[in-house]
Amino acid sequence: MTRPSLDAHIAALDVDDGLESVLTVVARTCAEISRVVAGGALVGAMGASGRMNVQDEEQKKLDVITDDMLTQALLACPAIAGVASEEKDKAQIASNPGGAYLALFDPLDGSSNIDINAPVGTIVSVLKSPSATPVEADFLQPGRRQVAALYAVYGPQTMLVLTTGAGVKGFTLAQDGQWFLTHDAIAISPETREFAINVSNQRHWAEGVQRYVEGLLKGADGPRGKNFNMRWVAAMVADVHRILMRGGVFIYPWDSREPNKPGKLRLMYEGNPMALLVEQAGGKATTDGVQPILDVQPEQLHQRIPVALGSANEIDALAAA
Ligand code: AFP
Repeated sequence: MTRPSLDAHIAALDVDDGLESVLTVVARTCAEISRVVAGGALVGAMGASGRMNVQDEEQKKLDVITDDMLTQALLACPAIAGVASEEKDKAQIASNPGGAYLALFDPLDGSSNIDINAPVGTIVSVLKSPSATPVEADFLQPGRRQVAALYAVYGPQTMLVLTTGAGVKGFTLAQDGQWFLTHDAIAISPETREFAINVSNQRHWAEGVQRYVEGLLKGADGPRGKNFNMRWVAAMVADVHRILMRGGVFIYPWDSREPNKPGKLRLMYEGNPMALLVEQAGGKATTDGVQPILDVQPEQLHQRIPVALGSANEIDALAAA
């Protein structure tokens, strides 16, 4: 069977040449990142960089390497007007004016998994630029305006999962560096028996989330009348990928440890692109079971947000808890 390539899929999309070139550049760079991630200690990619990022987190060498790879590749693409990275304080504007698109990315999500050889990923959100010479405020568009969202997950296989607003498709990286369609029309089943939440934070959650998770943990003996299983990869990319493949819910809620920070995950680099992929696959992506992430008006580039996404019936159950 001949599988369509990602290049062929991109060429057939109903989008302009500029967006096609942005997607092509991102896909090529993710394939290169996959090689560096797989090389690990053999290519000097392991360990800490000795630097802190804008979130005050210690950067791994791979955070810095992958951020540079994506930033350079995208800023060299004529269709790009500017980029913003989870790893950098400020957005960067392309030196050649005229690009029509903005790209926002988490170059290496789940970087605490690097040293234990567990899955990590890259997440990218693409917006139209309101101006050929954008300023930072131009990046602050609600996720509903994304023209594309994708992630690459570097696991046993490297996969790229993409939406341009008309469903979700998954591509697997072949040995020759090309991506081929392996998962057509990805859909999240509305029913699930699997949830993902970091239960070590339970005592810090708000009451509704406490009640909801308590119901799940009681299983067949509790109000839900069925048993649930739990998974937590500690890389949002891998947890969301599992949900796109076989259903489930992923929750990183607000908690009281840092009450002025509304959650751990970042709206622009994690929440919005994952929310578009999940909605396009028929799931729900909310802050709290009710409010769609995609309708949140961003106020800051590095804004944090609570996240509850996945199988629709379970997100409804969270809302009702
Ligand atoms: P790192 O990239 O710093 O490892 O953070 C990953 C992440 O933002 C997200 O991908 C995970 O779902 C979440 O953090 C895990 O957080 P906990 O370590 O608090 O479980």
